[in-house]
Order: sequence, then structure tokens, then C-alpha cells
Amino acid sequence: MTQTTVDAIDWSSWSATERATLCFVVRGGRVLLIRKKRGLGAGKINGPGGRLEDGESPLECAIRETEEELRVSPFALCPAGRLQFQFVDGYGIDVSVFRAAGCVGEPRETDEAVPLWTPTDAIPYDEMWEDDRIWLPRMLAGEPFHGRFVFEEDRILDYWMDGSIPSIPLVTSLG
Ligand code: 6OG
Repeated sequence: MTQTTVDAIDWSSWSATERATLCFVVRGGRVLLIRKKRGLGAGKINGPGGRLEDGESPLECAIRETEEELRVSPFALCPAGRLQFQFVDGYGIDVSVFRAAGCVGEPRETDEAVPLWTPTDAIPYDEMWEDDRIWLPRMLAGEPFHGRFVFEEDRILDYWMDGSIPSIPLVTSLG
């Protein structure tokens, strides 16, 4: 893969190396973020989430990952958006993003993550993936989004953002 721009990629035939999820609990002017301790993006601040297991739907994955990483169960999840990331080394990841109205339990640190209840007007973008400042405000505002990003390591080379409803079903398994 040597494409370095969004337009150079044929997104109609694009297929990701992996599928993953992000789950943002947004409640009372705060959003539940994590400091990731391992996996892709270790050290960065992100939402809880992770890669789909075999046979799992994105919705199931978003709930399971939040439970595993923070020991809380998110509820009232809504599809919020879709993010397609192509890295120039050939790796691609297709991320279904969910917003949850709350969670049961108090978030706890695990060996995967440190919980960070963060005011929605003080998001630490400098410690997050570069793409987050582009779509996270939409997610917080409840506006749908669909983003495509070309990354080289942890730098954005090019991107496209659209405010449409994402074009794949977010809550069913692809089988
Ligand atoms: P695990 O390694 O935890 O799955 N992820 C990204 N999140 C953001 N905000 N920006 C990116 O830009 C990302 N690339 C991947 C999706 C990876 C987790 O990291 C997220 C998953 O929640 C490139 O199994």
C-alpha cells in the first residue's frame, strides 16, 4: 500500500485488516475516556473499545470491551459514526463508534486502561490520536459522522469527513 491520499484509495472495494469499536459514555457534561495501557494506541487517551471477536457484532464488542477495560456496563448505546483508517504500511482498521447514555458501576483501573471522566469542554486532544479532534466534537454533539483517514504511523496524511449516516450497519454482525 503506497497510497497517501484519500482519493487514491478505492473505498468501494476497501477492506479492513481488522474491525473494531469505540464506546463513549456521555453523561452530565462529562465523557468517560481511558488512558490505554496496551494494544494499538497504548499510552494515548481514547474511548474504551477494541477489536471484534469472531461472530461478534460491533454493538456486542463495544459493550464487552468497555466491561473488560473499565468494569462498567454501558447502556443505551446508539451508533454514532464510522471511521475507516488506512495506514501506509498496509494495515487498515474499520471502527464503529457508539455513544452511550450511561453506565452501571464505577469505572475502575484495569491492566488495560485507566478511567478518566473528562469534562466535554476540556478534551485532551494533544494526548489523543490526531483524528479525534476532527470527529469527536460531532460525536459529543450527537451529529453523525463518517471519516476516512490515511495515516503514516501516528500522523494523518490526508482525510475526508462527511456528516452522513454511516453506510454499513453498525449494530448487526457481518457474519
Ligand atoms: P485494541 O488494540 O485495543 O483495538 N483505534 C483508534 N482510535 C482513534 N480514536 N483513532 C485511531 O486512529 C484509531 N485506531 C485504532 C479502535 C484498537 C482500538 O484503538 C482504536 C479500538 O478501540 C488511527 O484491541
